[in-house]
Amino acid sequence: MKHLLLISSILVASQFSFAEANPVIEMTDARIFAPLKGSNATGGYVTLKNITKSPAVIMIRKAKSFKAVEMHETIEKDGRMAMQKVEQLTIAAGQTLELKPGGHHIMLFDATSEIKVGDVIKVDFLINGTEEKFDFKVIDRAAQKTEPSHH
Ligand SMILES: [Cu+2]
Repeated sequence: MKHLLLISSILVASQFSFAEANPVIEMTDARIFAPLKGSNATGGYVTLKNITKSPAVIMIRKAKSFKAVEMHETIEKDGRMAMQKVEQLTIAAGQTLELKPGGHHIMLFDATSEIKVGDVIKVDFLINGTEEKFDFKVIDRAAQKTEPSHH
């Protein structure tokens, strides 16, 4: 039994280091808007770059301190902007997808504790079937407006 335990822990450790040594997706500028008072949902944004030579499939599983999390896309429907849930995103080899307000984004629902500017929220993804956690920084919604890319 001791041997079995040892073997399984080595397996877990080597899988982990494999994922670390061979990242599929590079995430930059990962951020979540601090939820507005009285609102049960907020948005998360990040730039995703597939740094491999094959397509990457990204799904979202959960986020710390929130009850639920989904990936959404923004679509125009009858002249109005609407959001719909997407189960997964596929990014072609070497391509970059920016999750941003008005485009693809992450929705986080029902915070289980107070979420403050400066907090770091761990968000749990499945990337090509492998679980990976990334840190998202909580920012003030107003700070986003000063970004030159959102004129
Ligand atoms: Cu949404």
